[in-house]
Amino acid sequence: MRPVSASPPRTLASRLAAAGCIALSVAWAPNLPAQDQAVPATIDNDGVQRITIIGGSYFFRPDRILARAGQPLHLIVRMAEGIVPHRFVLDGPDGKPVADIELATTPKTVQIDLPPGQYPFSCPNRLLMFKSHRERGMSGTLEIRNE
Ligand SMILES: [Cu+2]
Repeated sequence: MRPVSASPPRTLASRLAAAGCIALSVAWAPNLPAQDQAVPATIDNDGVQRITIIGGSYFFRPDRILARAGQPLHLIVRMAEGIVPHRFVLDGPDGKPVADIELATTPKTVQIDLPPGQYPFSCPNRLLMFKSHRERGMSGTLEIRNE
């Protein structure tokens, strides 16, 4: 006859392990000033990661973003006050744009689904022979990490 086991069933153990993973990834948020620190996307109750990116002359804020692989990611992009037109262009793994958005003061949402990696974003706009906005500092990086 088999004795009654006091240990919890395997499913509970794996559920606890998963909860540990979630706690770890929440703790992973950097707590230093945002200056040259990457800013993690917020994970909302609906399981969607969201982050707002503001573009202006000539910056993106934040310009370094962290997100987790395998979880929906929404980038909410909008323009700071100003009359200079800007775009948000995000390059995919092969260097081709996976997003190319005209910025407006009304926020626009871009859904991103990319494997782990570092993805540059920038504004390629330029006026006549002047430097492009990218060359003037309007660029950043999205890093997608495994948990
Ligand atoms: Cu621009």
